[in-house]
Amino acid sequence: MRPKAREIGVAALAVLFALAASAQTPPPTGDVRIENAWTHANSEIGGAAGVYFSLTNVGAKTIELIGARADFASIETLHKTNIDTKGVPRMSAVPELKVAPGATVQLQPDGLHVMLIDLELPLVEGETLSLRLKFEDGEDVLVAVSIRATDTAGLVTE
Ligand SMILES: [Cu+2]
Repeated sequence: MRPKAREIGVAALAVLFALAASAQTPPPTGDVRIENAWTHANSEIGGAAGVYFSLTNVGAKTIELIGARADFASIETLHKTNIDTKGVPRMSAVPELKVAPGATVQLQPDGLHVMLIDLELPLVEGETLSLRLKFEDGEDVLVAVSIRATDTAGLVTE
């Protein structure tokens, strides 16, 4: 059976990480599972968008998400939305997001999210954009973010 390109890539990565492990602390290969990444469609250049996904630590050590990079926005930051005493949602910066082994953290509207500020492209429903998540140990994870229809100003109530 012919191995698929992806499997070859994974094998090559395994070799690289094995080499890295012999010299330094091994990066948590495959310790991060990102699922269901999405954002709202947004046609406003210069606007902002929240990106949501579930982040699972399938490894044995705590992982720490420290930021994100998107080449279609000027600023990327981790945010959390809290409802203040007057019932108004307010966002504040989150310096890092720790996930214990085996735990899953949901990034979602009205909660934790990656905030993209100063969008340089329209976010078109049905398209997919690429977001790079940065972890404390230097590991980057590339995430495909699907763009969903916007039905509200951005906050979803359930
Ligand atoms: Cu935000």
